Amino acid sequence: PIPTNLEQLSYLSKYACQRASPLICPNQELAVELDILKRSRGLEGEERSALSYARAISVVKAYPHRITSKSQVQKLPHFGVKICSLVEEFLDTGEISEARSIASSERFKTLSDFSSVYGIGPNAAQKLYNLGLRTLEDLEIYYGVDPTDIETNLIKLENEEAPRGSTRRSQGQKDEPGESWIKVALGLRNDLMKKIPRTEAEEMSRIVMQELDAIEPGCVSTIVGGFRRGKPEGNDVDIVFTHPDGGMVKGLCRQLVQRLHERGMVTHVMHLSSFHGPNPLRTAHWDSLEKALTVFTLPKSSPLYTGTRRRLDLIFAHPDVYWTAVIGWSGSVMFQRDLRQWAKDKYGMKFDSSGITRRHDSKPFYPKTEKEVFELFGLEWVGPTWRNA
Ligand code: TTP
Ligand code: MN
Ligand code: MN
Ligand code: MN
Repeated sequence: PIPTNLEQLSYLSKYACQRASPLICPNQELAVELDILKRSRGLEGEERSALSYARAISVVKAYPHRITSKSQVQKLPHFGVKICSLVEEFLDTGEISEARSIASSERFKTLSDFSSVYGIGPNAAQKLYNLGLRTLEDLEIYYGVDPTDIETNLIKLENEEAPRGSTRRSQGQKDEPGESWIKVALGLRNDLMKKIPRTEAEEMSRIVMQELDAIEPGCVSTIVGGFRRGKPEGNDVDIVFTHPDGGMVKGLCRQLVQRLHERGMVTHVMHLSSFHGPNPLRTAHWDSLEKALTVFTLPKSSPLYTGTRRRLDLIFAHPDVYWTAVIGWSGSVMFQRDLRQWAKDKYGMKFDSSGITRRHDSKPFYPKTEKEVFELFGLEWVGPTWRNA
């Protein structure tokens, strides 16, 4: 059931941060069907179209009743002519024919598989497809990966990012890791494709905290990402850390990664960024926290040890911006996007994972709890399990 403070919430709001979005919604089949179109547009590089679908899907996710009539559909926000007609087709036939034909197409399956490899984005996936490659085994041969020899792909530390490969996307888009990471990721794919159960995520967090405690006692952390939104399993584990004494945070991320590496738990580091502190001049939202994107294996001493390698993201925040970071990294992506938009439109504020500032004078705000973040923006509290927008 929807929490009482959210019952009155307008599920017709155009902002996802005002809507209650459960993990599984009353119109889940429709959301799944539209998601195929969204993913296909993304894989074809049609970002604007993909975003339109993403918005419509997130509206469907918050709709608290079973949609049965066309009149219900027409008043939904972010529902343009095209989406309305697709939903009407779904109401009439129980499916969307375009989604069915995409889902069964070789191109969609191949592009999905290729872009599931860390380091391969839509552009690279299309290029590989155009070369005639169709399966991940084809990619292994193309990149010359020996699947039995992943240990030769050594850990990267000291801000050494992988060399930029030919697969880099055009300017203005997010950087992609280079070819050497694609080889690493291909070598690890059998492990990284496996879903991580919640119990294992919790065990990973416990062990990481134990190691962190040996470096700097008194740190606190929250498991964020999909697990915080209630997903029973995830593709990776995301953890945000801080220390009540802000002076202790700087450099901790690197020290922790180093220690986990020495103890055989972290085998690969895809990205290790340094602390910049909230800086209104920086436009890159995700880069002003200390973070490490890694590959992690539980130690043999753990009762949950299987040897399976897992993606683990570690994010370190100054205590002033801890709750902002927790909200930012809890997602969903659409919930964050609209929270940022809301803060800008209604309050003239800039919100991102690394801090909240007022736009006209760059005054920073430091909410002391997660609830205070919502209060600051005049929003009803939306618990993390209702942020699956
Ligand atoms: P992800 O781990 O990419 O996604 P997820 O945890 O929602 O789902 P999955 O089970 O597939 O891992 O990202 C976690 C959240 O963090 C995401 O909802 C948005 C946010 N995020 C950032 O703030 N910065 C980043 O650089 C990335 C990649 C994500
Ligand atoms: Mn995650
Ligand atoms: Mn992650
Ligand atoms: Mn970066």
